[in-house]
Amino acid sequence: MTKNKTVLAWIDEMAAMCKPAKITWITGEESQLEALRAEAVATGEMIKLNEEKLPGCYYHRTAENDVARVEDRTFICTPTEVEAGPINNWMAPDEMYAKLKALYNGSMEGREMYVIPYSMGPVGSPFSKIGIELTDSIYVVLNMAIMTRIGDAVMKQLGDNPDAEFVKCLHAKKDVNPDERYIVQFPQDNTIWSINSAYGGNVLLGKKCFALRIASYLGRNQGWMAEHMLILGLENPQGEVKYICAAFPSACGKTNLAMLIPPEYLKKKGYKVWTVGDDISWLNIGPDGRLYAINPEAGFFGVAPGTSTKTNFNALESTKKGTIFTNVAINNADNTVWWEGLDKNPPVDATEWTGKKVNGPEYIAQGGKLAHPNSRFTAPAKNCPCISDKFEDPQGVPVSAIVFGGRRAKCAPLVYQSRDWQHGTFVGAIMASETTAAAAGAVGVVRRDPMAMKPFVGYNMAQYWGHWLEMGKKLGDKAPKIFHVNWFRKDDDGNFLWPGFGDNMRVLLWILDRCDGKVDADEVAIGYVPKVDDIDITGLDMTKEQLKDLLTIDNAEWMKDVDDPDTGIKQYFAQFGDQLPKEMAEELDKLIANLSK
Ligand code: GTP
Ligand code: SPV
Ligand code: MN
Repeated sequence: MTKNKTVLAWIDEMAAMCKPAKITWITGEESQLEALRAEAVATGEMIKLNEEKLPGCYYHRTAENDVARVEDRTFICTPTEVEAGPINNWMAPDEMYAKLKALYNGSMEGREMYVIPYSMGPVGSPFSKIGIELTDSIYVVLNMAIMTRIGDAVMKQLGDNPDAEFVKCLHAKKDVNPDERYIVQFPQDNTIWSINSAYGGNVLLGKKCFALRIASYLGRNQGWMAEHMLILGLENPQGEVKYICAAFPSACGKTNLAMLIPPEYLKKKGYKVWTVGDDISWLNIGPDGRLYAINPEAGFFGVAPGTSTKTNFNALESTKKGTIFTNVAINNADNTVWWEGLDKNPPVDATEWTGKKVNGPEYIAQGGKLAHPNSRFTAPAKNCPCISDKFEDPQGVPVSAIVFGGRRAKCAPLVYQSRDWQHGTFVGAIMASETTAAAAGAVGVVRRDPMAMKPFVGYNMAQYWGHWLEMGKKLGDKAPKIFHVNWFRKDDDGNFLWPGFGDNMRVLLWILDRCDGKVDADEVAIGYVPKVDDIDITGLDMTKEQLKDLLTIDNAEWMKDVDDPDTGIKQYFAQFGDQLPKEMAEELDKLIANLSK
């Protein structure tokens, strides 16, 4: 597969530690992948689904203790603690390597080690980066084959130069012991070690570990950005396409927004949305000085529950072939899949996500869930009916607007615009959102999640804000405009006030109009909000008064968000000490002054 001495020496070293019975290079050939699927079915690691209804689709169930990312087991191991910063778990690299070597020792005895060369981004794009993942899990191989570009073409691209840069990724499933589970990034060494998990973001090391944690560190040093952002193209009736990147925390609507279907009245006018990416953006300054985005991934690892023909037709279509489903329910009547929110007909003869045979409707009536709330589909991007024709473009797409957003029952309005890039960076930095099932731990608790990167920043968050400010200076007046949205505001009875999903298009149109200088706005303490007549509510079951409520800023509520002794912005910023960029402190002072007016 390669003569690259660095690659070969590293694999030898890892194999000497893990002691696999056999080492197999993943070539990317379909025949090899097909043989692995057959093997996984034979061992029970995967179940083949109905070939007529779901051709090439498989089912996988993880251990019950291994269903989401584990933030408390995730470490950034930089030489000094301050490089990792106060919101990352840190351990000195030597200490961590020693601890993990003991765990990896002999961990693959009697097992096969697969070598997966992969490219994040189109092979050969100037913005793409290469990784090699060693794993003893066929499930990981097959997921990586969907989520990234893999195999011989990638090794050829890396070449034989022993100094060629690649990220060294090691994963051992071991015995999935949650007490010895570690997801560890060594940014200075371009190295990721993961052990004792077999779930998504913990083990598909190209995704969060590389494309966000390691890449954010590389981006800071090399002058680009790695962000937890979808990328969509919005086409107007004249056929012009403008691109928007949006950062929402996990399970807060990126996949849905990226694949949005416009409301009927806009579809009739000729508006369309094209998907470039649903989770991660790599952003570089292009030759014309604008910011360009590529999606480093090749597939979607999407949240299944809530996905239906009504909410996200395009995502559902994407899962109709060549897809791996993880921890959803099986409909035994026809060997297909089901999850909460797919339709109103839970299967009577169901196998719920832990493997129990149940009567679906009865099980749900008793308060059970057939699919795990963080059950997922791994679907090839090329299946998506609205995939952008720029999806494989090595240069990426020019970004007009950056949108931040979170799940906030109160406080954050439907949409607001920052005054400029520096203020926009502050708007990202003070983001907060209710936690979701995408990570282990409590759900529905408001926490700060700056730029939706709290779990994913590979270095000190305060320095990361500094990097944002630097990028803004380089971009100057070519910088995208920065906005914040909240689809999740609730009334006192807990009902969502905004219809969301396809209707979010109405907000995107205001955002692009603002970028083009086509509409005015009202200046309030936190930035600019739309004039109530500028968000079109044609065809919605909603009054102007209700829309006005959604756009209203409650200064007292915001002041609480600043001052709260546990979760307030002041308190949050204080932990970064002298690492906090002075511009962020200035913006906080400005916000307090504006709120006090
Ligand atoms: P990750 O893959 O974890 O990064 O998640 P994501 O940000 O891509 O979230 P996704 O689009 O999968 O949505 C997560 C959940 O939020 C799903 O259950 C959706 O149905 C729900 N959701 C998405 N958009 C909206 C919206 O506009 N309004 C409401 N109320 N719910 C939404
Ligand atoms: C997220 O949690 O933001 C995801 C899923 O996109 S995972 O790959 O598990 O990180
Ligand atoms: Mn995500």
